[in-house]
Amino acid sequence: MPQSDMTILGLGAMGSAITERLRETGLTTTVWNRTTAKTEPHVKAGSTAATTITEAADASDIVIAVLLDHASVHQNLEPAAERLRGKTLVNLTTTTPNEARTTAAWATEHGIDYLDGAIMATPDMIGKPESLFLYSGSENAFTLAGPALEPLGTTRFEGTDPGVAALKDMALLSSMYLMLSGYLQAAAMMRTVGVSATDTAEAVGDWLGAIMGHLPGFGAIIDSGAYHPAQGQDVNFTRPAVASLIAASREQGIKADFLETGKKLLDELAATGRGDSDWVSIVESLTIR
Ligand code: FVH
Repeated sequence: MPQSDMTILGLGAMGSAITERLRETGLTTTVWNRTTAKTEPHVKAGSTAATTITEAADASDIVIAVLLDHASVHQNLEPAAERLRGKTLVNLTTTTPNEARTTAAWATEHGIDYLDGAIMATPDMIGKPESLFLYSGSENAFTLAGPALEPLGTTRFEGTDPGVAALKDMALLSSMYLMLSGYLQAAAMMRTVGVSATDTAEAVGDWLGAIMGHLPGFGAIIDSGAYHPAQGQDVNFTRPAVASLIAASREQGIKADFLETGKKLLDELAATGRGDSDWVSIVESLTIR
């Protein structure tokens, strides 16, 4: 098996986009995929195909995994652990923070230098500056693999806790899903009077764009822990406001489950004497005690 600069395990939509970009930068690449047919276009474009994971691991000192999930990583890499010894493994597969830490501990046990990565991008964004790659884990692995991975997008090392890149990924995705759920709530409400979801998308985009500027202020209040007296709107103001949103949804025959969760947290704050605290103090109620 000829030696390559990098081995890529997994040629799904993301693994393929990454391999293509790495080739464009002049790197030699060895590829492996469970369904071997997916290696063909890459071989035509200049990559070398490995038929087994061990062959793929032998081919390069830096091995990138872009598989489906934590289970598929372990199912495929554990049998090749001894062949990965002494190599750098960069795992770009989406996992939870603890899954990343588990993989890091497994790698350490087998003498593998482990860097966990999280991709904040879709495959079509790979190679563009708006595509963000977060890494955490071995600093040495980042020093070795980081420069070659820089052309994939903006690159950030988040520290030596291997779970932090995954945590940041999950936190940002949580904010995205909750915000987009807000759009779905608005779309459901507005279509009861004939407004298209497309028009509501534009209106929601404009509105959210206008209020995004408040985020740093909210962050400063949370970081200071100074919720009382309220610097912005307090719980007593926000509670009836959210209750009105729930009532308005229901009047139109629309469920208000997303909003009810927020209202429940505001009710708890009011019931425990914190009605005149800033409403963003809700963040303190999110910790599981
Ligand atoms: N695509 C995206 O927009 C997102 C953006 C953010 C990050 N994600 C994560 O990236 C990982 C790979 O995602 P993907 O888009 O490449 O996913 P698929 O196109 O579905 O390809 C999955 C690859 O994983 C292989 N695979 C699945 N199960 C197994 C298994 N048990 N053993 C070996 N390989 C497995 C699959 O192989 P095949 O089906 O072609 O044989 C693909 O190579 C992922 O963590 C995203 O969350 C992407």
